[in-house]
Amino acid sequence: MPGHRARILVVDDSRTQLEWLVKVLDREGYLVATAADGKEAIRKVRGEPPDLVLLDMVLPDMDGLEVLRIVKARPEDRFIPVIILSVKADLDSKVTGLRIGADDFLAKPFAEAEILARCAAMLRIKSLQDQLRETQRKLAEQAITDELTGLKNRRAFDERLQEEFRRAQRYSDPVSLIMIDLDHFKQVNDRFGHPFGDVVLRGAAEQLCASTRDPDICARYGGEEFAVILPKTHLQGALSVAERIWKELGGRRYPVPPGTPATGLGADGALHVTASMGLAFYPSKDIGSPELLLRYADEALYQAKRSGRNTICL
Ligand code: GH3
Ligand code: MG
Ligand code: MG
Ligand code: MG
Repeated sequence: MPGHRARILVVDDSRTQLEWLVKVLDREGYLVATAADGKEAIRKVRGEPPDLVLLDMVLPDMDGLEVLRIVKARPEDRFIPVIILSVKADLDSKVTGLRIGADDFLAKPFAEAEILARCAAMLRIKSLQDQLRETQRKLAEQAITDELTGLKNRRAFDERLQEEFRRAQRYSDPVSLIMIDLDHFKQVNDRFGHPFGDVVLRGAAEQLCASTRDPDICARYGGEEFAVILPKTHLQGALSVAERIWKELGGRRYPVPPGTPATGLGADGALHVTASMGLAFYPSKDIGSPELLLRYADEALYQAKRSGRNTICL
């Protein structure tokens, strides 16, 4: 990261050693934090994770190796590199430290040039690892996100439906599912163009999020079709959510390009798009799997279309 100043936590109970390291590292441009014992070190690592820890082995309250073990045992901290600084630099001490999870070992006393070079080398690796993890996180996020709307995609929906259904079965909780299909959406594209259709889809997705609560799971199921999973929600609750979505989706204004003929637009001069919705809930009927829950919600949606659209069916 350009402009990013690496944070180094120096753990040492010797004041002179600590002060010398702070001076040397500070002069090099690092942000330096210090800890004089093991407990303080662990607290500081957890409070504001450093990019690197320089760890003395002999500390007043606990063994440096114990500090190392505790830091490396925590999943969120285990990628923080640790360089052991120790007067005890026999083969066994070095091997044990590295095996427990230290990333490097430097015998005391050491030269300023060497500690600086080793810090720089370690921070180089750390920075690359951070970039890799960030890339991985983004890819994982992309794999479950619908690109156009930012909602969960079909794959994520299928997974969450399985999870929520199993959870409902296990804890004897209810779970409801609403399938939503925008009415006559093809006409929107035909009349205003595909890019405008995309704008409407994004708006509808935004509305869906605004009309539901946080535990509810909104997804784009396909084209102009959306799905909402309502965990721990039975029929009455699901119906009131469905009605709110139906009302607010239909009430949303989509301003059309200037000069568009007013036919088919709302009294407010904007386009409104209605939705047909199907609702199914567990436990009910013979629903014993997420697939059946989905099938019933789909059939209810089909029913809503057949009965003239812009309505909710069970
Ligand atoms: P109905 O009321 O029966 O649902 O009619 P409809 O026109 O909405 O249904 P149909 O299935 O015939 O058409 C769906 C339309 O949605 C056609 C397709 O081009 C459009 N669509 C699907 N995905 C996208 C998209 O990502 N962007 C845009 N702009 N349009 C899309
Ligand atoms: Mg010491
Ligand atoms: Mg459709
Ligand atoms: Mg449609």
